[in-house]
Amino acid sequence: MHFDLAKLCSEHSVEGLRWSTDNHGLIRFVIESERCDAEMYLHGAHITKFAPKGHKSILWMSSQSIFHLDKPIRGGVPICFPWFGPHPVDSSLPSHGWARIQTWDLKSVTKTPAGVFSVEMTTTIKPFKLRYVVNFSETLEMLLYVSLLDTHPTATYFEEALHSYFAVSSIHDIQILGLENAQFIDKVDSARLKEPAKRELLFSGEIDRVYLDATSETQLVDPGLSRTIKITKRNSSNTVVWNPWIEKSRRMPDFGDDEWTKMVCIETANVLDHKILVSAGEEHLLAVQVEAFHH
Ligand code: TA6
Repeated sequence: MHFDLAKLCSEHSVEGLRWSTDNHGLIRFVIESERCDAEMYLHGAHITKFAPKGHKSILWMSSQSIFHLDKPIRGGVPICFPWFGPHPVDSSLPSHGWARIQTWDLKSVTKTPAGVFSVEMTTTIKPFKLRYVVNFSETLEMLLYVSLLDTHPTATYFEEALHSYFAVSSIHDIQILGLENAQFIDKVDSARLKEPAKRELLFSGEIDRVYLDATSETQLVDPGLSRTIKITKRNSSNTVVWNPWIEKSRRMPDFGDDEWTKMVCIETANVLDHKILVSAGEEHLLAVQVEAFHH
Protein backbone atom coordinates (compact mmCIF):
# COMPACT_ATOMS: atom_id res chain seq x y z
CA MET A 1 0.00 0.00 0.00
CA HIS A 2 1.71 3.20 -1.11
CA PHE A 3 0.58 6.75 -0.70
CA ASP A 4 0.31 9.51 -3.23
CA LEU A 5 1.09 13.05 -2.27
CA ALA A 6 -2.53 14.27 -2.48
CA LYS A 7 -3.66 11.56 -0.03
CA LEU A 8 -0.81 12.37 2.36
CA CYS A 9 -1.56 16.07 2.23
CA SER A 10 -5.28 15.56 2.80
CA GLU A 11 -5.20 12.77 5.38
CA HIS A 12 -1.83 13.05 7.13
CA SER A 13 -0.97 16.68 7.57
CA VAL A 14 -1.03 18.50 10.88
CA GLU A 15 -0.23 22.10 11.68
CA GLY A 16 3.54 22.54 11.35
CA LEU A 17 4.04 19.40 9.24
CA ARG A 18 3.61 19.45 5.47
CA TRP A 19 4.22 16.91 2.71
CA SER A 20 5.90 17.60 -0.61
CA THR A 21 8.01 15.93 -3.26
CA ASP A 22 11.66 16.93 -3.49
CA ASN A 23 13.21 17.83 -6.84
CA HIS A 24 14.02 14.14 -7.39
CA GLY A 25 10.35 13.21 -7.09
CA LEU A 26 10.70 11.55 -3.67
CA ILE A 27 7.98 12.19 -1.07
CA ARG A 28 8.98 13.67 2.28
CA PHE A 29 7.52 15.79 5.03
CA VAL A 30 8.99 18.90 6.61
CA ILE A 31 8.31 19.94 10.21
CA GLU A 32 8.71 23.61 11.13
CA SER A 33 7.57 24.16 14.70
CA GLU A 34 8.27 25.90 17.95
CA ARG A 35 10.07 22.82 19.30
CA CYS A 36 12.09 21.64 16.29
CA ASP A 37 12.52 21.60 12.54
CA ALA A 38 12.84 18.23 10.81
CA GLU A 39 12.55 16.36 7.51
CA MET A 40 11.85 12.69 6.79
CA TYR A 41 11.37 10.68 3.59
CA LEU A 42 9.10 7.72 2.86
CA HIS A 43 12.16 6.35 0.99
CA GLY A 44 13.96 4.29 3.59
CA ALA A 45 11.85 5.96 6.35
CA HIS A 46 14.89 8.21 6.29
CA ILE A 47 15.21 11.18 8.65
CA THR A 48 17.33 13.76 6.83
CA LYS A 49 17.08 16.73 9.18
CA PHE A 50 16.60 17.31 12.89
CA ALA A 51 17.17 20.77 14.36
CA PRO A 52 15.89 21.25 17.92
CA LYS A 53 14.87 24.83 18.61
CA GLY A 54 17.95 26.99 19.10
CA HIS A 55 20.23 24.60 17.20
CA LYS A 56 21.21 24.10 13.57
CA SER A 57 20.51 20.58 12.26
CA ILE A 58 22.40 18.10 14.43
CA LEU A 59 22.23 15.52 11.62
CA TRP A 60 24.77 15.70 8.79
CA MET A 61 23.77 15.29 5.15
CA SER A 62 26.17 14.88 2.24
CA SER A 63 25.85 17.51 -0.47
CA GLN A 64 26.51 14.63 -2.88
CA SER A 65 23.75 12.37 -1.60
CA ILE A 66 21.77 10.47 -4.23
CA PHE A 67 17.96 10.55 -4.00
CA HIS A 68 16.89 7.55 -6.11
CA LEU A 69 14.58 4.71 -5.11
CA ASP A 70 17.34 2.14 -5.62
CA LYS A 71 20.02 3.99 -3.58
CA PRO A 72 20.37 4.91 0.12
CA ILE A 73 20.37 8.57 1.10
CA ARG A 74 23.84 9.60 2.41
CA GLY A 75 23.51 11.20 5.83
CA GLY A 76 20.71 11.67 8.35
CA VAL A 77 19.62 8.36 9.90
CA PRO A 78 19.71 5.36 7.52
CA ILE A 79 18.03 2.20 8.85
CA CYS A 80 20.27 -0.86 8.48
CA PHE A 81 18.16 -4.05 8.43
CA PRO A 82 18.11 -7.13 8.39
CA TRP A 83 21.92 -7.25 8.12
CA PHE A 84 24.70 -4.76 8.91
CA GLY A 85 27.46 -4.00 6.41
CA PRO A 86 28.05 -6.37 3.49
CA HIS A 87 25.71 -9.38 3.32
CA PRO A 88 27.49 -12.27 5.07
CA VAL A 89 27.04 -14.68 2.15
CA ASP A 90 25.98 -12.89 -1.04
CA SER A 91 28.09 -9.81 -1.83
CA SER A 92 25.70 -8.87 -4.65
CA LEU A 93 23.07 -7.91 -2.04
CA PRO A 94 22.90 -4.26 -0.91
CA SER A 95 25.16 -3.08 1.91
CA HIS A 96 23.21 -2.71 5.19
CA GLY A 97 20.17 -4.60 3.90
CA TRP A 98 16.85 -3.56 2.34
CA ALA A 99 15.19 -1.19 4.84
CA ARG A 100 16.93 1.98 3.68
CA ILE A 101 16.28 1.40 -0.04
CA GLN A 102 12.58 0.64 -0.02
CA THR A 103 9.62 2.98 0.25
CA TRP A 104 7.89 2.63 3.62
CA ASP A 105 4.16 3.07 4.17
CA LEU A 106 2.85 5.88 6.31
CA LYS A 107 0.63 4.64 9.12
CA SER A 108 -0.04 7.81 11.11
CA VAL A 109 0.95 11.39 11.83
CA THR A 110 -0.16 12.98 15.08
CA LYS A 111 0.72 16.09 17.05
CA THR A 112 0.20 16.20 20.81
CA PRO A 113 -1.22 19.29 22.54
CA ALA A 114 2.33 19.88 23.83
CA GLY A 115 3.55 20.07 20.23
CA VAL A 116 5.30 16.68 19.90
CA PHE A 117 5.03 15.27 16.37
CA SER A 118 4.69 11.48 16.28
CA VAL A 119 5.04 9.67 12.95
CA GLU A 120 4.69 5.93 12.33
CA MET A 121 5.88 4.21 9.18
CA THR A 122 5.75 0.49 8.41
CA THR A 123 7.29 -1.94 5.96
CA THR A 124 7.73 -5.65 5.34
CA ILE A 125 11.06 -7.36 4.74
CA LYS A 126 10.19 -11.06 4.70
CA PRO A 127 9.93 -12.74 7.11
CA PHE A 128 9.87 -9.54 9.22
CA LYS A 129 7.37 -6.74 9.86
CA LEU A 130 8.85 -3.38 10.85
CA ARG A 131 7.20 -0.45 12.62
CA TYR A 132 9.19 2.78 12.98
CA VAL A 133 7.82 5.38 15.37
CA VAL A 134 9.66 8.71 15.44
CA ASN A 135 8.80 11.41 17.98
CA PHE A 136 10.01 14.91 17.16
CA SER A 137 10.31 17.58 19.89
CA GLU A 138 13.51 19.10 21.29
CA THR A 139 14.42 15.41 21.49
CA LEU A 140 14.56 13.05 18.53
CA GLU A 141 13.20 9.68 19.63
CA MET A 142 13.47 6.75 17.22
CA LEU A 143 11.68 3.49 18.01
CA LEU A 144 12.23 0.53 15.68
CA TYR A 145 9.89 -2.41 16.33
CA VAL A 146 10.59 -5.76 14.61
CA SER A 147 8.30 -8.82 14.59
CA LEU A 148 7.69 -11.83 12.38
CA LEU A 149 5.01 -12.01 9.73
CA ASP A 150 2.09 -14.15 10.99
CA THR A 151 2.80 -16.61 8.19
CA HIS A 152 6.32 -17.28 9.52
CA PRO A 153 6.40 -19.29 12.76
CA THR A 154 10.14 -19.95 12.90
CA ALA A 155 12.28 -17.79 15.22
CA THR A 156 14.64 -15.79 13.00
CA TYR A 157 17.80 -13.72 13.58
CA PHE A 158 18.35 -10.18 12.31
CA GLU A 159 20.92 -7.40 12.66
CA GLU A 160 19.85 -3.77 12.94
CA ALA A 161 21.31 -0.29 13.25
CA LEU A 162 20.08 3.28 13.28
CA HIS A 163 23.13 4.59 11.44
CA SER A 164 23.02 8.22 12.58
CA TYR A 165 25.29 10.82 10.90
CA PHE A 166 25.98 13.77 13.22
CA ALA A 167 27.12 17.21 12.10
CA VAL A 168 30.29 18.48 13.82
CA SER A 169 32.37 21.67 13.66
CA SER A 170 35.51 19.66 12.86
CA ILE A 171 36.34 15.97 13.35
CA HIS A 172 39.72 17.16 14.68
CA ASP A 173 38.14 18.95 17.64
CA ILE A 174 35.39 16.65 18.90
CA GLN A 175 35.47 13.85 21.42
CA ILE A 176 33.10 11.01 22.19
CA LEU A 177 32.48 10.03 25.81
CA GLY A 178 30.84 6.86 27.09
CA LEU A 179 32.79 4.17 25.25
CA GLU A 180 35.91 4.23 27.46
CA ASN A 181 35.24 0.83 29.00
CA ALA A 182 33.98 -1.12 25.99
CA GLN A 183 35.96 -3.61 23.92
CA PHE A 184 35.63 -3.00 20.22
CA ILE A 185 36.13 -4.64 16.86
CA ASP A 186 38.49 -2.45 14.84
CA LYS A 187 37.43 -2.64 11.19
CA VAL A 188 40.41 -0.58 10.07
CA ASP A 189 42.75 -3.12 11.67
CA SER A 190 41.55 -6.41 10.17
CA ALA A 191 38.52 -6.52 12.49
CA ARG A 192 40.81 -7.28 15.44
CA LEU A 193 39.23 -7.29 18.90
CA LYS A 194 40.69 -4.41 20.93
CA GLU A 195 40.71 -3.77 24.65
CA PRO A 196 38.89 -0.75 26.12
CA ALA A 197 40.75 2.50 25.50
CA LYS A 198 39.98 3.75 29.02
CA ARG A 199 39.83 7.31 27.68
CA GLU A 200 37.66 9.55 25.53
CA LEU A 201 37.58 8.84 21.80
CA LEU A 202 39.46 11.37 19.66
CA PHE A 203 39.95 11.30 15.88
CA SER A 204 43.24 11.40 13.96
CA GLY A 205 42.44 9.01 11.11
CA GLU A 206 39.73 6.71 9.72
CA ILE A 207 37.76 5.10 12.51
CA ASP A 208 35.34 2.21 11.98
CA ARG A 209 34.64 0.49 15.31
CA VAL A 210 31.92 -1.83 16.56
CA TYR A 211 31.84 -1.43 20.34
CA LEU A 212 30.69 -4.55 22.20
CA ASP A 213 28.36 -4.65 25.22
CA ALA A 214 28.13 -0.90 24.79
CA THR A 215 24.77 -0.14 26.35
CA SER A 216 25.59 3.18 27.97
CA GLU A 217 24.81 6.73 26.97
CA THR A 218 27.31 8.38 24.65
CA GLN A 219 28.07 12.08 24.39
CA LEU A 220 29.46 13.86 21.35
CA VAL A 221 31.28 16.92 22.74
CA ASP A 222 31.84 19.63 20.14
CA PRO A 223 33.74 22.68 21.46
CA GLY A 224 33.63 24.32 18.02
CA LEU A 225 29.84 24.47 18.16
CA SER A 226 29.73 24.84 21.97
CA ARG A 227 27.40 21.83 21.82
CA THR A 228 27.10 18.38 23.28
CA ILE A 229 24.84 15.80 21.65
CA LYS A 230 23.63 13.15 24.09
CA ILE A 231 22.59 9.74 22.75
CA THR A 232 20.72 7.42 25.09
CA LYS A 233 19.37 4.03 24.04
CA ARG A 234 17.44 0.93 25.10
CA ASN A 235 17.83 -2.68 23.91
CA SER A 236 21.02 -1.97 21.97
CA SER A 237 24.26 -3.84 22.77
CA ASN A 238 26.46 -2.23 20.13
CA THR A 239 27.53 1.31 19.36
CA VAL A 240 29.30 1.77 16.01
CA VAL A 241 31.55 4.79 15.42
CA TRP A 242 32.67 5.72 11.90
CA ASN A 243 34.53 8.48 10.15
CA PRO A 244 35.79 7.59 6.66
CA TRP A 245 38.65 10.15 6.68
CA ILE A 246 40.33 11.18 3.42
CA GLU A 247 40.82 8.13 1.17
CA LYS A 248 37.49 6.41 1.84
CA SER A 249 35.61 9.70 1.34
CA ARG A 250 37.23 10.04 -2.10
CA ARG A 251 36.10 6.51 -3.01
CA MET A 252 32.44 7.19 -2.23
CA PRO A 253 30.60 8.88 -5.14
CA ASP A 254 27.85 10.16 -2.84
CA PHE A 255 30.24 11.68 -0.30
CA GLY A 256 32.11 14.94 -0.98
CA ASP A 257 35.90 14.62 -0.91
CA ASP A 258 36.25 17.20 1.86
CA GLU A 259 33.08 16.46 3.80
CA TRP A 260 34.69 13.97 6.22
CA THR A 261 35.82 16.75 8.56
CA LYS A 262 32.22 17.78 9.24
CA MET A 263 30.64 14.50 10.31
CA VAL A 264 30.81 11.47 12.57
CA CYS A 265 28.54 8.42 12.74
CA ILE A 266 27.46 7.17 16.16
CA GLU A 267 25.21 4.22 15.40
CA THR A 268 22.77 2.45 17.70
CA ALA A 269 22.93 -1.23 16.80
CA ASN A 270 22.55 -4.93 17.49
CA VAL A 271 25.05 -6.72 15.23
CA LEU A 272 27.44 -9.72 15.07
CA ASP A 273 27.21 -11.76 18.29
CA HIS A 274 24.51 -9.37 19.49
CA LYS A 275 22.19 -10.02 16.54
CA ILE A 276 18.58 -10.46 17.71
CA LEU A 277 16.49 -13.65 17.60
CA VAL A 278 12.80 -12.81 17.33
CA SER A 279 10.16 -15.49 17.84
CA ALA A 280 6.57 -15.70 16.67
CA GLY A 281 4.31 -13.37 18.63
CA GLU A 282 7.22 -11.25 19.95
CA GLU A 283 8.07 -7.66 19.03
CA HIS A 284 11.64 -6.39 19.57
CA LEU A 285 12.15 -2.66 20.23
CA LEU A 286 15.34 -0.74 19.53
CA ALA A 287 15.03 2.72 21.06
CA VAL A 288 17.30 5.75 20.90
CA GLN A 289 16.91 9.36 22.01
CA VAL A 290 19.06 12.23 20.73
CA GLU A 291 19.25 15.59 22.50
CA ALA A 292 21.49 18.63 22.00
CA PHE A 293 22.77 20.96 24.71
CA HIS A 294 24.62 24.27 24.44
CA HIS A 295 27.63 24.72 26.74
O1 TA6 B 1 29.35 2.87 9.73
C1 TA6 B 1 29.93 1.64 9.62
C2 TA6 B 1 29.94 1.15 8.16
O2 TA6 B 1 29.66 -0.22 8.14
C3 TA6 B 1 31.29 1.47 7.53
O3 TA6 B 1 32.07 0.30 7.38
C4 TA6 B 1 30.92 2.10 6.19
O4 TA6 B 1 30.82 1.11 5.18
C5 TA6 B 1 29.60 2.76 6.52
O5 TA6 B 1 28.93 1.81 7.35
C6 TA6 B 1 28.79 3.23 5.34
O6 TA6 B 1 28.27 2.14 4.62
P1 TA6 B 1 27.44 2.50 3.27
O7 TA6 B 1 26.98 1.17 2.74
O8 TA6 B 1 26.30 3.37 3.69
O9 TA6 B 1 28.39 3.24 2.38
